[in-house]
Amino acid sequence: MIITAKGGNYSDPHCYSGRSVIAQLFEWKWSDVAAECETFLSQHHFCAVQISPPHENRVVHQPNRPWWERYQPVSYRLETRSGNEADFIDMIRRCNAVNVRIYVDMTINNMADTRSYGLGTGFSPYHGEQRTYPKVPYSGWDFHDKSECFTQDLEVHNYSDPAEVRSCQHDHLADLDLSKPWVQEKIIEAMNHLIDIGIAGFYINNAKYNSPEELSTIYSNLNQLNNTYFAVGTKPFIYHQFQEIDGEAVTSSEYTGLGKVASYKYGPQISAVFRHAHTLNTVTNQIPSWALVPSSDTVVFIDDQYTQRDPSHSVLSMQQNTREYSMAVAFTLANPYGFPRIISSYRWNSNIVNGSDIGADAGPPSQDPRSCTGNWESVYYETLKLEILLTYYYKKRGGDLQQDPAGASTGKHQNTRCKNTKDEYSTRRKRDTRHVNIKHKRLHINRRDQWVTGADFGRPSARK
Ligand SMILES: [Ca+2]
Repeated sequence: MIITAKGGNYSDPHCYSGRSVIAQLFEWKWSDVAAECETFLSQHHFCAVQISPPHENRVVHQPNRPWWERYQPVSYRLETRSGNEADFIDMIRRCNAVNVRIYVDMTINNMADTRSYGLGTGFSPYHGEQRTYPKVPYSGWDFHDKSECFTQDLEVHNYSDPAEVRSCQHDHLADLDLSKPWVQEKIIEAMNHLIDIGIAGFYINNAKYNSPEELSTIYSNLNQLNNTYFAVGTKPFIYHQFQEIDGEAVTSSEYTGLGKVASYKYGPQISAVFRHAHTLNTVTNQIPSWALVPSSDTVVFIDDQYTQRDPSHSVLSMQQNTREYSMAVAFTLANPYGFPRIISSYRWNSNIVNGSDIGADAGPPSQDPRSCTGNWESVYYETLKLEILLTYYYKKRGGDLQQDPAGASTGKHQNTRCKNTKDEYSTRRKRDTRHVNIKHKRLHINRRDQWVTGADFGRPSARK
């Protein structure tokens, strides 16, 4: 393979007409994602699903099978607790059949922990300390070492030095050297295999740990999307996980020329609004001083699996601030800034040891996430609200309400899946739905009539 850098932009999310939201179905099985595409997402104007990483990962036993083991690849085989390659192919076919796209959460910066060894979720052997991942295969030559990373322990310590951020390890994860043609080739092969199956895009995990030039080289060698589902010549959609921290040398603007950036600056600011730290009308005025990414370059979200577990509680959470969280999500859907993503995830049982919540490591509950049971929450739990909320973002983003399925445009919910479920949330759900309904009448009115004048409609004074 001859690898050359040609540049290019990968910002088109390839949404089917009238659709405009990403559902992050965190830790869902592929068979459940497929059923979800068919029975819910396609009928509620979702553009796409962001799935958990599909590639074979390290099996962690201590703690027992945490969610984060999936960000430690062992090989590029499609074999995880979400399903195998046949399950993956079936999911892609079924979701594309109802025009819901699949975006893959993709780890290309690193492989599994350098302090670990054993078998992956597909029984491929690896040895982190030796940097050998034979199923790819990668060996020690393919990783950054002391010739590129100059810290004693090969870990990143100085975030004001871009070279150190990109060439040293984070949390002991073996750091691939993306300047090497062999590494580029293996990553391109893995991504092209997913493209050929029929995915529409990639979410690049920890993008700032790689240089834009190296990423550009990889992207420019990706195949066009599968023309069973997409027009000939269509490039994949690419968006980048980017945890911006003020004062760091690497900034998101280095990556917006490649695709969109999912910025972690948005969630805390909007969460602050709904915590009443400042008023909602300030959002439009404050966006410049918050240094947010331009609308067309960004994916916006209140929370993800990382910030849900942030001990500083920088963002609102479903688990702790259900009411305000719902309003922040509603605002994100309705406000025409960025490409919105909402997460379906699960609660965990807190277990504070030495000041940190080790319960937050927990992997997914064993129940079907579509069953409305166990610790699963968000999209289903939020069904009642979404039926109402979607009306607003749908109008705002130019959808045709004449084609809106029953329920959404009227605000009358059709909570088909959970209507008979007497779960522990039933009381809270009713309360919150009523509240959000009230809130949304105000949001609708105020957005049209008072938004531009700067009236304060951020404070939930209509709460009953
Ligand atoms: Ca790196």
